[in-house]
Amino acid sequence: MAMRLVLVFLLSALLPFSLSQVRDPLAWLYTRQSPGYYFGSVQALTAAGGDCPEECDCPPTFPVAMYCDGRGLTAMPTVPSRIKYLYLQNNAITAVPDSALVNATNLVWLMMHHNQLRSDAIGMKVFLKLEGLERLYLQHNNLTSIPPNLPRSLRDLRINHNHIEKVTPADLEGMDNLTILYLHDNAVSDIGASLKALKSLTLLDISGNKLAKVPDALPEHLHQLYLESNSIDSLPEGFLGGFTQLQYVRMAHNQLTDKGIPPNTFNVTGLVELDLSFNKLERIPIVSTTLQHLYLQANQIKEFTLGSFCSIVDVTNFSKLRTLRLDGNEINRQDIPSESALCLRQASSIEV
Ligand SMILES: *[C@@H]1O[C@H](CO)[C@@H](O)[C@H](O)[C@H]1NC(C)=O
Ligand SMILES: *[C@@H]1O[C@H](CO)[C@@H](O)[C@H](O)[C@H]1NC(C)=O
Ligand SMILES: *[C@@H]1O[C@H](CO)[C@@H](O)[C@H](O)[C@H]1NC(C)=O
Ligand SMILES: *[C@@H]1O[C@H](CO)[C@@H](O)[C@H](O)[C@H]1NC(C)=O
Ligand SMILES: CC(=O)N[C@H]1CO[C@H](CO)[C@@H](O)[C@@H]1O
Repeated sequence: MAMRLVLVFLLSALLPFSLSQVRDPLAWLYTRQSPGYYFGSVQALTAAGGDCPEECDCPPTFPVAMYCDGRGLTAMPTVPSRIKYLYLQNNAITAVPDSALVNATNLVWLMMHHNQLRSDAIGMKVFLKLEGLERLYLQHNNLTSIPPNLPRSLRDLRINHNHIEKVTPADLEGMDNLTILYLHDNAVSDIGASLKALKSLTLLDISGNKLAKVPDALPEHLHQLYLESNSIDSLPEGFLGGFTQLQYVRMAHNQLTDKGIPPNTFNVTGLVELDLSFNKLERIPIVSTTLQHLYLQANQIKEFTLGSFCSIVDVTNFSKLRTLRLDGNEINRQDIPSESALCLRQASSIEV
């Protein structure tokens, strides 16, 4: 959406002066008959590609893009080889046969979210020749597995809101440039060590799946790790130890208990936000003094342990915590000791 907006601005800047005189200079982008109307010549149309399929728009000033989104399509259109940015979202496409993108080897973005793609209707070779593909949006479809032979050039893969049950190491093999992976709202129960080798991955969202434990191995450059709404009840020793850039960890709506969390799991520097709300914790876990936002609402916490935030308190040793949520637990405001003011001197919001 944001990219589309940027594009529109870019295009409006590139439009010839006479065009920007018309009442809505961007109208031609949205209605199929308008390019001819505004340009008043077939020349512009053919220059932009007489090869543009009837059901799509190929803006003359941006000949590498093809817009076929939201048109009730049930099958793939023919894609000319010059196209780099292909918009097919919000249709009812069920299949991508091997032949569909055979000439579209220049694709950089392929947007196919909100369709009805089924895994058994995606050809084995569809993606084989798309060696420059960087963004692939497949969210909100009917996929039960990650499509085979995805290009290693991918940077952003979104396949959330499907029915995927399993992710294997082969699915994501060699994707050294992948930085964003959205797998949330699927039915993944085990992901093994499939993610370990993704050396550029910074954002991983596997929330809303069926994980009973955290993935065996996680990529070391993660900034954001979202695991909320799974069935995780325990964490392995040193779970967050190996990361150098991890800042946001969200594990709300799981089954975490005190017993399942090794003592210094969250006492790691660098962490900015930790969300452990809606679990089964009875104590406040020990967190690093550098943590800024801690969400613990809706657990079963019975005691306010100041030592969880500060092991010693003096002028230079205090917690950087700004937000602390403890509402929906078994403690009251009176349970917070007065010494807390010193340790939690930066907290602007404490909810009990
Ligand atoms: C691919 O290009 C070849 C040669 O130009 C053409 O014959 C064929 O119909 C094209 N296929 C598709 C699916 O666009
Ligand atoms: C896709 O899934 C939805 C809901 O799960 C279902 O209603 C629809 O029939 C499915 N479509 C296809 C083509 O399988
Ligand atoms: C990853 O990105 C680099 C730099 O942009 C590029 O040179 C390289 O070919 C990409 N890797 C793959 C597998 O496409
Ligand atoms: C957290 O870790 C730091 C440094 O690793 C250590 O000095 C501190 O005592 C630990 N906090 C608690 C409450 O154990
Ligand atoms: C336990 C702890 O964090 N101690 C620190 C208190 O502050 C001094 C001065 O910054 C540090 O040297 C200690 O390591």
